Amino acid sequence: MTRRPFLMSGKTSGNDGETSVITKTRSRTERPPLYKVMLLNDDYTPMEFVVHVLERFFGLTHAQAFEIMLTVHKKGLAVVGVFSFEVAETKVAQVMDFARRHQHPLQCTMEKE
Ligand code: TYC
Repeated sequence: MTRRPFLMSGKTSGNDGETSVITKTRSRTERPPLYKVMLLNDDYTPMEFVVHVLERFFGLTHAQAFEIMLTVHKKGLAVVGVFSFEVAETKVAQVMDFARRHQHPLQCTMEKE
């Protein structure tokens, strides 16, 4: 049995109930925010330790790690990588924990890009 839409006028809408309307909603896919992970300079953490941290947790080559370490040493801080929130959070935690276990005051922070 064919169902017809109920209208106050008692008439159908003119399509005999045979057609239907399909609507599509266009959704904007937003890119997730990115976070800069930064290393801060201090007077006590050995340079070699910082280079090791950069190689170990950020996958940098020795040369790249040495260059970034020197930038931090001279400028006070440097961005060492840009990641999603969860990855950035993990990197910061890994660096802070590793530094603390070795009793170095090295600081690592993150900031929304
Ligand atoms: N300034 C430190 C030193 O002279 C080296 C250092 C570099 C420390 C980078 C921290 O994030 C840092 N031993």
